[in-house]
Amino acid sequence: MTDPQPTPAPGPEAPSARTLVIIPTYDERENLPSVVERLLAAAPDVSVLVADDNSPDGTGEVADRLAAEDPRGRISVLHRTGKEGLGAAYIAGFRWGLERGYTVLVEMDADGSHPPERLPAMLAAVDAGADLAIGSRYVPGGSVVNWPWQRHVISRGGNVYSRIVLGVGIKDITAGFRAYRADAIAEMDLDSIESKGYCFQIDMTWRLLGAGRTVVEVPITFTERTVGQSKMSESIFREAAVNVARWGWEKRRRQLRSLVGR
Ligand SMILES: Nc1nc2c(ncn2[C@@H]2O[C@H](COP(=O)(O)OP(=O)(O)OP(=O)(O)O)[C@@H](O)[C@H]2O)c(=O)[nH]1
Ligand SMILES: [Mg+2]
Repeated sequence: MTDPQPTPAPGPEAPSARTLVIIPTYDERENLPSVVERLLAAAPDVSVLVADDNSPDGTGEVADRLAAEDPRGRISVLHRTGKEGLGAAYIAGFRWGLERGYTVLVEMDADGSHPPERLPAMLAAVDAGADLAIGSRYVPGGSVVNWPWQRHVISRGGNVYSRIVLGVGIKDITAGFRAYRADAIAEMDLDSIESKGYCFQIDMTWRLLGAGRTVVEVPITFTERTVGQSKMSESIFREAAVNVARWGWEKRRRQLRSLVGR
């Protein structure tokens, strides 16, 4: 979709008036303070939940300090016992937000790749009726900065593969900067989501589309991390390839069954 400019401030009744931004962290102590500062400058009325998997580098303590120092008490920390992957951290964060009555739940990386300055435009899209607004690199106006060519190929290839196999029109289905209407997540069976890496993002989108929910894309500029280690791995890549193939196959089988009337 096109960028709604300028972004009006949400009224008290808008879903985004109660927004929780969930930031999963594993060894992000150097990135987290600046990301949270940028976020709260761009969207001062959101709440923040850092979901830390007991990072060996002490990110959890850094998050506790940020929480204690915020004069408006907007920051909370979920201390988890160990590294269980991005998907599990988000699911725990979603549950935390749903229990507390947030009406929009946002996913955002801690590594500075996702520009918090674009969050108001994504929230405006949700307030305008979207159930999920994806911060997208691959719609007009979106872009990626600082990737080697191999990462471009993997990311573009993964999106084209998913589009063809699943038969959906979304340009950036693996994107990790997202704003969801909380009621769309509340009706999901979160226990049944096992996807861990990029696949978690595809899985969430696929479930929302299956439930008849509306997904829109808002352009962002994604900037590769300059500090810390990427957690991208071959197993994360394989998980996505295998699961997408399975979902695509199940969809085709359902279509075929309804065609032959059984
Ligand atoms: N809590 C938690 N957070 C994680 C885990 N793995 C990754 N993260 C966080 O998830 C976000 C995305 O991780 P990245 O390592 O940047 O992975 P990526 O963005 O998929 O890969 P790159 O594009 O290479 O950066 C970051 O905020 C990480 O700290 C995990 O097992 N647990
Ligand atoms: Mg990253």
